Amino acid sequence: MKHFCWTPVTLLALFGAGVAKADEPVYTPTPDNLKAREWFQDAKFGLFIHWGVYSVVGDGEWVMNNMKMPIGEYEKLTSQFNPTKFDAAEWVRIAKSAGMKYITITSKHHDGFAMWDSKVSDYNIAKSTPYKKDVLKLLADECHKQNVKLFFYHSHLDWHHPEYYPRGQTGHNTGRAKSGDFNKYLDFMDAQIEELLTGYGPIAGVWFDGWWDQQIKKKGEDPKQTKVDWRMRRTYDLIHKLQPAALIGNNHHVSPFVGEDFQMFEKDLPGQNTTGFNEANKPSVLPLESCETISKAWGYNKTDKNYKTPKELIHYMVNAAGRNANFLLNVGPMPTGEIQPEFVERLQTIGKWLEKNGESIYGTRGGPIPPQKWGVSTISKDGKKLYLHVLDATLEKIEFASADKMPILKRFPITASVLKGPVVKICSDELTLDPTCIILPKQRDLIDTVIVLELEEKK
Ligand code: H79
Repeated sequence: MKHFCWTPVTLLALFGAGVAKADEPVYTPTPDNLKAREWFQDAKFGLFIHWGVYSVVGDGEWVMNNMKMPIGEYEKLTSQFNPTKFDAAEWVRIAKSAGMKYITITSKHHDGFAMWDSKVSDYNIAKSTPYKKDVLKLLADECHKQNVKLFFYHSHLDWHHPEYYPRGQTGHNTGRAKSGDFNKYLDFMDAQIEELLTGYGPIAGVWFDGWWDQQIKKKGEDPKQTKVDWRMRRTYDLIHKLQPAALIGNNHHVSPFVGEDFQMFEKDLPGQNTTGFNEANKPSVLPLESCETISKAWGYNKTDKNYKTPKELIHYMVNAAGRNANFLLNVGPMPTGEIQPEFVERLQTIGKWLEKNGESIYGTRGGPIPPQKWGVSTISKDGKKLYLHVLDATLEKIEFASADKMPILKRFPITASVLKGPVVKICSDELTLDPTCIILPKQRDLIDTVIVLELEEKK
């Protein structure tokens, strides 16, 4: 067998997410959509940008809810939002120098403020701020110019819109009337989505969030139940009608709904649940993505100085790749329009690491060796190169628990070397000749020692 066998996975992916309910139309992704999924999985690394009028306060993107700000008070922030130092070309250059292949930016967060020149509401950056420019247009044009793909993060939840009623779990103190027609809100949301999918060139996808605001969570009951009908399939079909290759993902923290093209995990690797809200979110056959922040907050926070180290961030990316997932790393730009230096520095360090080690990340899939104490594995799409990412710098060797558990090592005679470095010794079982361990060189990358195994067809 020359190639690693991906066919069952690919076939399953063809038919989208879970099983459609009897009354739900089947979703068949177009060939362009499937190609986009493949691109997405190859791309591996993206820049998440949380930016909105909340950056003026500098206390994260939930400030309206957390500080119980009524709509009138929050709206006053718009007059102070004048990001004259915003430079779309510079942002895209920063993402590229980090080795990122796509950008996912908040078109609208839970505060309801639109970061583009919306025609269906003046509550947007072009009509309600002194800045007056359509930030998303500037960024989209620059992304297309610099060959970086663009996703829009779009919040289902809206603390500002008068028709967002019934109220969900959040946004109870914004002073809205205790009445409203949820369908009118959804009509508004779909109209805004239509603007985003028609006025900004090819869009790589839409990243929804906030579904969980309306979730009915009762022990022993289906976690997919909601208080309202979100009309998600209607919205998804609209997006796919306008741009069939646009990938839809939804950060609802439950298993994917039919019509979605990728699955994401917030502040957790696929399969983990350190946050407490990923319990019902098990990895599916769809392309996967994990997102994480550099400090604590998503939106700009003045006092949040607890920055993760470059090593921690690289480990996150590698751990995601080893679990067959992309890594979407967040920055929350300042109200001036600049990305703070602490973020830029870290991104550049990751970029340098990727320049050397990118072969073991880009275009790979999660390897056949499941995550181990020493690290993870990735494999090239043709199945010829297996990368062992040794993340524990204290080890002198890594041992394979049992070749039976790792049939790929049993099946293939192998040679091993450090990526772009010297050959390393493989120990093998005297009787079976199965590889049992790899001796790690003394001089090596202490963030991640990447060992490349060249896999050959068994004679
Ligand atoms: O956009 C960023 C955050 O603002 C947003 N998602 C990322 C990408 C986010 N919102 N909330 N959270 C993240 C944390 C989730 C909290 C939840 Fe709950 C726990 C959702 C459901 C249970 C808090 C309690 C919100 C509703 C009830």
